[in-house]
Amino acid sequence: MAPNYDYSNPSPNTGASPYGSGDPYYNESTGFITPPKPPQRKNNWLKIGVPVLIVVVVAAVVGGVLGSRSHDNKSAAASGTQASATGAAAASQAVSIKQALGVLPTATDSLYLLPVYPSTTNTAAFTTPTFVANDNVALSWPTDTFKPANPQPTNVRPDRPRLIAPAYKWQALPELIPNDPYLKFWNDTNFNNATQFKAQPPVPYVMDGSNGILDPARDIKRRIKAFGYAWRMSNNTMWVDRTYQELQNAVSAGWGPDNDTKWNPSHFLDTAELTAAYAIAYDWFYDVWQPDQKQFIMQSMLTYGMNPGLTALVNNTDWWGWWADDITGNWNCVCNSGLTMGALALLGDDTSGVSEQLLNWTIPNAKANCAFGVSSDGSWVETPGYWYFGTTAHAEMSASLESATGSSYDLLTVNPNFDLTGLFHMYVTGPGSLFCWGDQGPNRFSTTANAMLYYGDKFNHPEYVLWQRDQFDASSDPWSMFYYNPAVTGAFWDGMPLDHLFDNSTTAWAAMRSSWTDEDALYVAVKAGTLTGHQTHNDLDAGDFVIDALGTRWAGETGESNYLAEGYFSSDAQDSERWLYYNQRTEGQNAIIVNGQNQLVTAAPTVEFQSSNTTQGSSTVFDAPSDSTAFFIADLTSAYGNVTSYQRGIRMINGRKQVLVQDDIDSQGTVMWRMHTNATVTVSSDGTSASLQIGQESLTMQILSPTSGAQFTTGPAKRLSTDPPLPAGQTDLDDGPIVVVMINLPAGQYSLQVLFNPQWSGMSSSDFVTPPSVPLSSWTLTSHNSS
Ligand SMILES: *[C@@H]1O[C@H](CO)[C@@H](O)[C@H](O)[C@H]1NC(C)=O
Ligand SMILES: *[C@@H]1O[C@H](CO)[C@@H](O)[C@H](O)[C@H]1NC(C)=O
Ligand SMILES: *[C@@H]1O[C@H](CO)[C@@H](O)[C@H](O)[C@H]1NC(C)=O
Ligand SMILES: *[C@@H]1O[C@H](CO)[C@@H](O)[C@H](O)[C@H]1NC(C)=O
Ligand SMILES: *[C@@H]1O[C@H](CO)[C@@H](O)[C@H](O)[C@H]1NC(C)=O
Ligand SMILES: *[C@@H]1O[C@H](CO)[C@@H](O)[C@H](O)[C@H]1NC(C)=O
Ligand SMILES: *[C@@H]1O[C@H](CO)[C@@H](O)[C@H](O)[C@H]1NC(C)=O
Ligand SMILES: *[C@@H]1O[C@H](CO)[C@@H](O)[C@H](O)[C@H]1NC(C)=O
Ligand SMILES: *[C@@H]1O[C@H](CO)[C@@H](O)[C@H](O)[C@H]1NC(C)=O
Ligand SMILES: CC(=O)N[C@H]1CO[C@H](CO)[C@@H](O)[C@@H]1O
Repeated sequence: MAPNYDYSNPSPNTGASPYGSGDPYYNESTGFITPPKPPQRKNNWLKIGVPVLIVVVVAAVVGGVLGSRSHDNKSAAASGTQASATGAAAASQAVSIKQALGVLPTATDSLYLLPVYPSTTNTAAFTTPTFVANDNVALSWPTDTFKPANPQPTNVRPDRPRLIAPAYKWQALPELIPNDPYLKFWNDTNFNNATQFKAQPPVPYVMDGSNGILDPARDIKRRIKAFGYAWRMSNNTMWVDRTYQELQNAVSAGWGPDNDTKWNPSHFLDTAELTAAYAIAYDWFYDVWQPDQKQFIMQSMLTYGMNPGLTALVNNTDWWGWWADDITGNWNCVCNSGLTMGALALLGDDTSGVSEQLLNWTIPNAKANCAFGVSSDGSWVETPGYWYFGTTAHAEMSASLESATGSSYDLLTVNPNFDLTGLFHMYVTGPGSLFCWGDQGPNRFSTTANAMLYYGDKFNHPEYVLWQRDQFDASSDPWSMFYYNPAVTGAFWDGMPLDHLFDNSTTAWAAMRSSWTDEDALYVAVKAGTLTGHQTHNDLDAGDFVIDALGTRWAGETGESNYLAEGYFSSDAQDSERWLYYNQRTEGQNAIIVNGQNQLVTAAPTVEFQSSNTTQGSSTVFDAPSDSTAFFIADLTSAYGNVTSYQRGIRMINGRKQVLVQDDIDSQGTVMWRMHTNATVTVSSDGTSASLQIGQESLTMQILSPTSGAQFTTGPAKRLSTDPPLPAGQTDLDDGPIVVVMINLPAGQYSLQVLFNPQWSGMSSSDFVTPPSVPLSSWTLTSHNSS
């Protein structure tokens, strides 16, 4: 079953942002929540926390070996001898290395503010990811003394807080923070955020369209977390007062209807996020609330959040079942997590029995549904955007149960492949942007990738922790302070394969890259999963691909969705109104369309993938060997009517410096090859090549085959004149300056081959290869080696 309504991006609230200024995702002039526009590349670095160039002498350091590709503005860090110490010595060396390297700077010119890795060789610091076993208090959390032999969801730890951040962790922080530049930076940003939120008036009630208060709910939650953090770390009672003001406001007369639907249980995400916010407030400030304040907070949670939640779970009422057995997505995680946090906070004080009953329902329900939001290959079954919402809530629920009761009841293990979802997030992240297919979901209030820190620790994947701690969003959320295991050491890229196939047929996709640490690296990602089974958040996009190089995205997504558009979530059947909208149609993807038609929702693509299995080593300076390559081939015949056979192949060639996209197709209908780009495109006079320009960088595209009759043309990212009409009164979102590069061919049999040559600095035209023409059925790892 598919949701027939979901949260909407567009907000009716034009004019000043109700959330205060400085929110990067909120456009105050339109009132719409949109990602930032394409940035201008280069020379625009934001240095956060620490200077970029750090050469600190630690005992072991013998000298730096700076990489040849080092940019002027991102060189740096010390180099040293191989770490050989063990135990306490290893621990203190790990602290020294961390202090010496500091927090990496962030590129302000990438959409996700990706970290800028230093171009350097540092064999002491950049070692195999690991957690250093030690009992060094400057490096490790103390052991939790609450260890019930037989954990029960209703048997909670004796002390407060219970949720995620128990007292022993707060007590350890003052010693850990000065010894870890990440904790130090995050502590500062959390205080800074709390200070900014404090200066703003309480979050106003803003109903989005007619159904949602998700933004206000998430805004309140992130504020409560920040205030709670500042309170526990400072003991300054101004945070208590400000928190209480926020709690009072969101249940006051006029903040929503004046009955028990105040927290909008018909769109239960809102209710669940507010329940979680109040749960954190109840729990983290427990010792300081007066009895009447406690009573008031508890009553608010029960009346507006937990009673409606229990009714939904027990009596299956409500308009759409987030608790139902096929809702393996973010809704199930967010709703069960919020109710669980509420129940854990109130256990023992709530005499109604609702808290106990809720735990009996939410835990099995999340194990059956939320935990299977991750497919067997690690992909989030909705989209890479919804991964944030799903994993944020899953980690909150698991971590809350664990801290409060000593177990997370198989929430982490019931899906044996759940741990792979960290790889999913790493591989969808290209140096230019995320491979963000399908719906991206609403504004990421109080949602980060910090579940990476939690999963990395729980599943013993130190590389997830090392990856996430340098990401921009690690700093904007107190969860990082408690999920992070400071005993982590090494470099995530050391030994990390450049390529990965995600092979579940529902979520099949692959990523290939030339480096993990060069922001200019070549990155190609391509997908061919089924077109249904994604909670109606996907597009008709089998074969869709993205290409990053030279620090920018050349082939990309149109991205935005209008969740309020008529019929947008009606279904994922072939005749769904969803498939009338350009950004969801096949023509809105980097894919082929036949006879101008959408792909068939019944598509069952099969995929083949091969890789040289190249891994990056210790150094951030990495040049792939000339025979290093990978390719992905999908049989997409089943995605099309009027097609006898169709395979799409994508590969890296010439030591991962060029890309070949090849479509071997036998079609009874007209064939239109389409690719979306932010570049300014200039097509050559004979139409067989095109020059793409973004900022200072350029890339050329060349049609290698067929050798005659195929030409590039360009056009706007707009619906075709032959498309069926949109529902009455509806319009497509404006995709702005995005250009579509097209190749139009009549019915026939083709091997359509398009070569992509990023114009790398220092690479002359004779360094580019023109690969041989090889049918996809004969592709091998060596079939395109230059002769
Ligand atoms: C955390 O940050 C605040 C604000 O910057 C600072 O006053 C405090 O000393 C920091 N705490 C520790 C333990 O460093
Ligand atoms: C805050 O109070 C707690 C509990 O009394 C104490 O352990 C902690 O040291 C205090 N922190 C500060 C910064 O005063
Ligand atoms: C709650 O109040 C709103 C606004 O007055 C009203 O539309 C809604 O029907 C009421 N709901 C219930 C369950 O009484
Ligand atoms: C479920 O529905 C029954 C019958 O209407 C009602 O008595 C009961 O209170 C409901 N349970 C909950 C938890 O809402
Ligand atoms: C606990 O939940 C199960 C369903 O998961 C239900 O069958 C059972 O009646 C519930 N027990 C209580 C005491 O609520
Ligand atoms: C894909 O992953 C899901 C788990 O989310 C699993 O149920 C399904 O069997 C997997 N499919 C294949 C083909 O492995
Ligand atoms: C255009 O740039 C934006 C911002 O970097 C990016 O999100 C989007 O995917 C790009 N679109 C295309 C078609 O490349
Ligand atoms: C790469 O690894 C895969 C999976 O382990 C293996 O099947 C394949 O043979 C390897 N390829 C090469 C070229 O080593
Ligand atoms: C095949 O092409 C014809 C002509 O455009 C179209 O009407 C028909 O729907 C197509 N069939 C499928 C299954 O796409
Ligand atoms: C709303 C707000 O102030 N958020 C800030 C929290 O901290 C991060 C890291 O400094 C900032 O980037 C956010 O803008």
